[in-house]
This record gives sequence, C-alpha cells and structure tokens, in this order.
Amino acid sequence: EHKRSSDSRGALIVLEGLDRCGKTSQSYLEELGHAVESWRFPDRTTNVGQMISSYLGNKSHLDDHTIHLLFSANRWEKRSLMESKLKSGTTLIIDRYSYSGVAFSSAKGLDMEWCKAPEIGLLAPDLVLYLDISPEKAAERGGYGEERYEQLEFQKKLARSFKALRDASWKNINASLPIEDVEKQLRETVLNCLETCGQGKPLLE
Ligand code: DGP
Ligand code: NA
Ligand code: NA
Repeated sequence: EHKRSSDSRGALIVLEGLDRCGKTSQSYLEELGHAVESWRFPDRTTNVGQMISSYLGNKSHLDDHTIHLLFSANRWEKRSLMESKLKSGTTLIIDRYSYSGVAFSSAKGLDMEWCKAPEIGLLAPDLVLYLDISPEKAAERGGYGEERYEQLEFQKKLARSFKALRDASWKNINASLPIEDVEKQLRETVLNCLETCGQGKPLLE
C-alpha cells in the first residue's frame, strides 16, 4: 500500500501517447492497492461510447467535428464520478484524456483552439505521462489492427500534434524500451506522484 495521507484527495494521473505505445500494459498497478483505479477513455460501455466504438471500427461514418464532440461528451459523462472518486481519496490513472481529444482531431486538420473548447471545465490532471515512441517503432509493436486511426501516416501527424500540446507539466516516459522497462519507469513515476501530487491542492478544472 502506498503512503498518501488518509485525509487527502486522490491524484489524477493521465497516460498519453500514440497507439501501440504500451500504455495499457499496467500490471504494475495491482500492487498499488485499493486506493488506485485504472480507467480509460473512450469508455465504450456508455451509449455515447458505443457510438464511438462503432466509428472506430469503421462501422459508422461521422463528420470530424461530430466525433470530436462525442469523445468529449464521453469524458463529460464521467466527470462527476471522477470528481467524487478523487474527493474520496481514490487516485485515478487514466489511459487517454483531453490531450488525445485535441491531438487526434487536430491531426485530421481541425483547428486546435476549436478542439480545446469542449474540454474546458473537465478536471485537470496532476500529472501527464507521455509514452514517447516514434510512430515507426510503435507500428512494429504487434502491428496495427483494423481500427480507424491505426495507420502509420496518421500516427506521424498525431505525434506532431502531441508535440504541439506538450507543456512543462508533462513527463516523458521512454516507451521504445522493452515493455518491462517501460513498466518500471511508469511504476516509479506513479509511486512518486502518489506521495506528492496534488497533496493539499484543490482539484482544478
Ligand atoms: P483505445 O481504446 O485506447 O485503443 O482508443 C481507441 C482509439 O481512439 C485509439 O486510436 C485512440 C483514439 N482516441 C482516444 N481518445 C480519443 C479522442 O478523444 N478523440 C479521438 N478522435 N480519438 C481518440
Ligand atoms: Na488502439
Ligand atoms: Na485508451
């Protein structure tokens, strides 16, 4: 069990990166104990999430702006649960968040400021971990499946969009290392954040 003072809120930690960057191998989380939950966006279990899932599987075709707003709506519909979890002391580690929302749509050519607008008011992460890997190397990892964005040319544009979004609060994780080493870096950074991130600080929008 990690040490985090019992009266403080949970930390909000976000993982971002290209597809196949290794975000989802998170067995290291189990040992962190019950006060940590691992979430992911899109959450495909909701009605909105099912529309997103159908779009990603190329079973439906939606205007770029429309799907952008659906991804954002999918985060908004989880906002109040997210807030109550954090306030009750649970740390959330979230696989993709608003940065993906902005990066994927701006990689399609939508205006970046327009893309950011519907994200305003969602809870701000205490820490963003960017799993840094080249698009070429990510593509080698097990190959891409059938989903919409899993193409090298698109992932190259996506990498440039993420780069444009990065700010001083982001921490880079070298994701081109073997998966065990990526997990080790994630584990150490998350543990460190559990001890320090957000302690005594209010949740910000
Ligand atoms: P995942 O379930 O993490 O594999 O995500 C499915 C795909 O959707 C993946 O290519 C990443 C992409 N994605 C995640 N969040 C967003 C978002 O907010 N907007 C867009 N356009 N794509 C997203
Ligand atoms: Na994917
Ligand atoms: Na995800």
